[in-house]
Amino acid sequence: MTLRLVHKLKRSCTRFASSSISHTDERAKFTGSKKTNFTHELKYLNPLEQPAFPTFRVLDNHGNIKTDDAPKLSDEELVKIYRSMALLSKMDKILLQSQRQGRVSFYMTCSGEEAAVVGSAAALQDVDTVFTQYREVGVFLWRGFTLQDVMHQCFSTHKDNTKGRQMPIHYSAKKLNIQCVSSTLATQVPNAVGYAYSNKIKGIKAVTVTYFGEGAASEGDVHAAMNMAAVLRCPTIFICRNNGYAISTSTEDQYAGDGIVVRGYGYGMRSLRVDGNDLFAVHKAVSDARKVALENSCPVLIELMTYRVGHHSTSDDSTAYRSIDEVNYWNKEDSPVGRLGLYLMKRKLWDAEKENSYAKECRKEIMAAFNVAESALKPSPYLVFDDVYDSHSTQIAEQKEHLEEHLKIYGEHYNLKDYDV
Ligand SMILES: Cc1ncc(C[n+]2csc(CCOP(=O)(O)OP(=O)(O)O)c2C)c(N)n1
Ligand SMILES: [Mg+2]
Repeated sequence: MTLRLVHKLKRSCTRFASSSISHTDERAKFTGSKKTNFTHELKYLNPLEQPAFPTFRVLDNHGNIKTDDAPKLSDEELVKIYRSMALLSKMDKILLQSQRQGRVSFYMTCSGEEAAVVGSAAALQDVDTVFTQYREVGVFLWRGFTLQDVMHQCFSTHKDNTKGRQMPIHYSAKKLNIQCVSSTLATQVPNAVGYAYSNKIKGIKAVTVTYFGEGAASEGDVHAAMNMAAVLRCPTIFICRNNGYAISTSTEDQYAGDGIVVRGYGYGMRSLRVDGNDLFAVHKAVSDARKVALENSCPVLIELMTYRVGHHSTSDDSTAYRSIDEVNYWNKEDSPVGRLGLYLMKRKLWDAEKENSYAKECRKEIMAAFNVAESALKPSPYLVFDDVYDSHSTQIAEQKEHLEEHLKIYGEHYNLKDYDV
């Protein structure tokens, strides 16, 4: 028998064998799911019967490392991160008080979320473009935004790099590769994906990172962005700060599923849930996600479980919708700054004396920047017409003339001496 004949016989035997298998053993061939198989059991995948997605953690509430797999951070790096978290927390307290005194018009703290923001920022590289929500000033500070920059923005002075045209906390730092804060929820998320896609096409080896709250995750933009990122394989790290509340809306009223992490799986991306109050876990998760996203050109979703210890903003009074005991638990028993501080003290890298002198140093620096900004001139009102169009349209030129006329007549009512006109 020739070799060709042997092959022919083998092929027809295989054909016979496959046509004789029972219907139920057929392989599914649906284009909509390449990996699915048939089952004879009618069974819902009921999330209520599934265990919750686990939370990755390294450091316990008492400052002890619980795994051999902790990130390799040097003592200097750890102290630098701790100092940055502590500075952020002290700056928040001072700016919050100053709003209560009527000195700045508005403020939002990130109390309780210091490890989530500083830990993630420390795990990124400067080439990674960041798209924040509004509670991530710690990322700006980590990258080199100064206390003075923060104060000029919050006081809307002529030194503010957005020319005083935004409410306090809407920072912007192009030179630090951080996009402007926009409080229109979730608009930053598709932007981050588009930017990552553009980087990918250009062959730029960087990830984009977008922060958003669990409340913002209910916006359609987040779903569209996740799907687009997964399908187009965009190296974006989605960092959801799940802090338990969206203003007064608790997570029970926000979603019925197991948080945000499970949505990433649904969209076909690698997804992690992490203890967001654990600096080590946050750092490890984000640096690993960065590697995975670049090596595989794919998005990663990280849900950082944390708690918003402060009010939503200075316009909110959270005692109306949550108990003081709940807040106290997170503030005292599971504080990210406290947990890292305990660890550093156990390792003798920090002590009570350093804590006291650093607190004084921070206060001095914060108040120095605060005072400069408080007495600085406000930006010229005429700047309101600039930067949208390359040159002024007829309508804008007319409006500017009207303002000039108006200020000529009523200027005395505007304290124009306080403005950089
Ligand atoms: C599109 C849009 N809808 C509503 C608001 C009003 N708003 C501002 S912050 C906020 C809650 C957001 O909560 P979350 O995303 O969990 O972030 P967190 O404040 O907890 O950090 C809402 C509803 C908004 N700014 N933009
Ligand atoms: Mg929230």
